[in-house]
Amino acid sequence: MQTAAWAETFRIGSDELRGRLVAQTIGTFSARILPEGREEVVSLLADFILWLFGVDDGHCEEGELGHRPGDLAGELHRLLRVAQNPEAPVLLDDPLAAGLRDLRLRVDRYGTAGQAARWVDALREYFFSVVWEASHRRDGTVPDLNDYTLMRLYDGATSVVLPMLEMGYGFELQPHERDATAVRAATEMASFIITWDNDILSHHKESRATGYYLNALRVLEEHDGLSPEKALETAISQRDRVMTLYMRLTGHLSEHGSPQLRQYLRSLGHFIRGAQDWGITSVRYTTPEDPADIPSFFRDTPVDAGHEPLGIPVVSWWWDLLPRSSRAGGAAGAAPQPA
Ligand code: 3E9
Ligand code: MG
Ligand code: MG
Ligand code: MG
Ligand code: MG
Repeated sequence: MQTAAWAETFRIGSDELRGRLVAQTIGTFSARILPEGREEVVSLLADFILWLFGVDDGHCEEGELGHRPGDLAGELHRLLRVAQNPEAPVLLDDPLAAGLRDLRLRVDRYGTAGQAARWVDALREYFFSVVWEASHRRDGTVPDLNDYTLMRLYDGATSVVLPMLEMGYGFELQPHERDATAVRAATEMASFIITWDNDILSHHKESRATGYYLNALRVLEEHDGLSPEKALETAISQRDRVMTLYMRLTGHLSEHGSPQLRQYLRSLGHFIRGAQDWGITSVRYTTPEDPADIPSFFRDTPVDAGHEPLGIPVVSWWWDLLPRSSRAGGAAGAAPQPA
């Protein structure tokens, strides 16, 4: 409800898009990501996610700019200027810019200067990836699995949420932990799992819409010649294989990390589970007017618990951080390599 009022105040998106977004229980999603987080940050995150859909749906997937990567890059640069310097007289009549100014003020209120800077940098990497996606949309092409994976680590807007995981509990992860190779790997794995889950659960919404769409199932169908059923099976198996590695790695990191790192890793887990729960319940994906065939519960065991890398070169290094045979919790000598 608060997020609906915020969207109305700033008039985020067209009236039609805003009308859809405010019915999609984005506030519930935010609360699931930060179940014991500071209420003001839960509210900030909800408004920010709605704002992101204003960009991702409004500009990229349903708007004109989504087919014009150069012009999209220009507009996103202007928005970045607003995020970085909200006082700058840029995009003065633009609702997304006005909403972003408000978000930036609240990021300053609940985060440190370092967290605000990370947030702006994360917006930049998200924006960069949607420009790449827009070039495929313009050309009607589908990237291969390796490129798609690299793009998807950023274009699912997962990394822009990360500073708010810290702000929600009022701590700042120290760079030597946050940027340690194994912690960064765990973070990337969470992005992979969240976006693969999204690709699986949003496939109905995306594939029935008119026009171009891009998700992992489509990549597997086009490049590997898989049937829709086999593509779904493969995506689930990839997701579970990364989840298996993620559990082993985060189990190890939690044992050896600071209390702040342990809280951060718990939040990554909440982010993953919150996205799943939201993905099977929000009308954004269930589309009641043309119901999606979406499950109402999850298995508690992986369909594929293999310890071998997925064969996607950009992420194969994830499997080098723990000995192949180590169990969750790891034996002595299983320490991830420091950065
Ligand atoms: C997600 O990909 C696009 C982002 C802008 C969604 C905003 C959500 C978050 C920041 C949290 C991450 C959660 C996810 C990925 C559900 P896509 O495929 O365009 O999303 P869609 O909802 O259209 O399937
Ligand atoms: Mg998108
Ligand atoms: Mg989308
Ligand atoms: Mg999707
Ligand atoms: Mg999409």
